[in-house]
Amino acid sequence: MRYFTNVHDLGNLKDALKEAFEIKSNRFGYQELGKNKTLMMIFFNSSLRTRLSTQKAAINLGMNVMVLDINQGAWKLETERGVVMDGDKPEHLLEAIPVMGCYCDIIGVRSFAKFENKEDDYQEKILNQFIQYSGRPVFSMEAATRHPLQSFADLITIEEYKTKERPKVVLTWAPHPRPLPQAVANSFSEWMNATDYEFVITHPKGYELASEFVGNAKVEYNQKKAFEGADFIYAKNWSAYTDPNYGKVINTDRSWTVDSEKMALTNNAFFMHCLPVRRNMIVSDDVIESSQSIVIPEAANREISAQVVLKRILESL
Ligand code: AN0
Ligand code: CP
Repeated sequence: MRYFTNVHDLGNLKDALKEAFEIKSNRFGYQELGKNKTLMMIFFNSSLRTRLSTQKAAINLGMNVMVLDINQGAWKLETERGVVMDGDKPEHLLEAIPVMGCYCDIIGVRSFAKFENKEDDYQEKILNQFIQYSGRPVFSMEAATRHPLQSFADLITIEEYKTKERPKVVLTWAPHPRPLPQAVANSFSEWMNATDYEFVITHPKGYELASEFVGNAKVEYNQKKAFEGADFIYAKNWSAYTDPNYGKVINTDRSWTVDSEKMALTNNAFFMHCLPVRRNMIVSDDVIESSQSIVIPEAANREISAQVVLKRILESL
């Protein structure tokens, strides 16, 4: 595997899960694989989990790691071609990318949707420039439209906690004060659609996701109805995708917050969220602190998803 940007790059999911559980029980079994190999992690946006879990996964594999925060200490980068660079950006991405490629063997990139231009975001302009110009294998650490390392960890977590072959998994929108990308919701949907789980998406009108991500999922606008009989509740905020409101907050209705009353409608569901989460906007204190909340084991599995991805890329070098 040379690139990891979406669910399809992983191939057969059952094989990937098997590899994940094997790695989880033997994290240090591949220390030779990464010897003298360098991972470069490039962040255009903030991160706690991705930064730490991916670095840990690389260390488990015997790799060296370099981390660059583009907006803290590096030159500000121009990303558009044809711009007369007389403003505040001293360097162009088209030089910076191949230079970064010179110093490492594998590149991870975090670059959120900018919400300036929907086409640029949905064509993954930044991520694809890294793929095109770095000369190195590239993986996404959350790009404009997807967060595949998160979704893979989510899948591993559901497989660990499910008590029936075909659980009912519900992705629910929840309120948030600032506009957030659709990436986590898109990606989670893409991965759930690649399983045989029963998958339902619930959100207020106006928050419809791109149809390519919704796929065959059932969309239910009544949140309480969606929660009935659910085995997993996956909460996430996202901003509007559909025009003319792309990238905007069009609703902060707190009646969509996940609380104990709503969780009582489920089949004693587990509560999931990718984190970071705003308490009492997305989810009540009670629910996130309950015994059914699996947000911490979910975050712990980020190390495992990253390690499978890095191992496969290392094997392809
Ligand atoms: C980001 C998002 O919603 O995409 C990252 C989540 C992993 N969240 C925030 O910016 C709060
Ligand atoms: N879930 C996740 O990707 O968290 P960070 O933004 O902290 O990396």
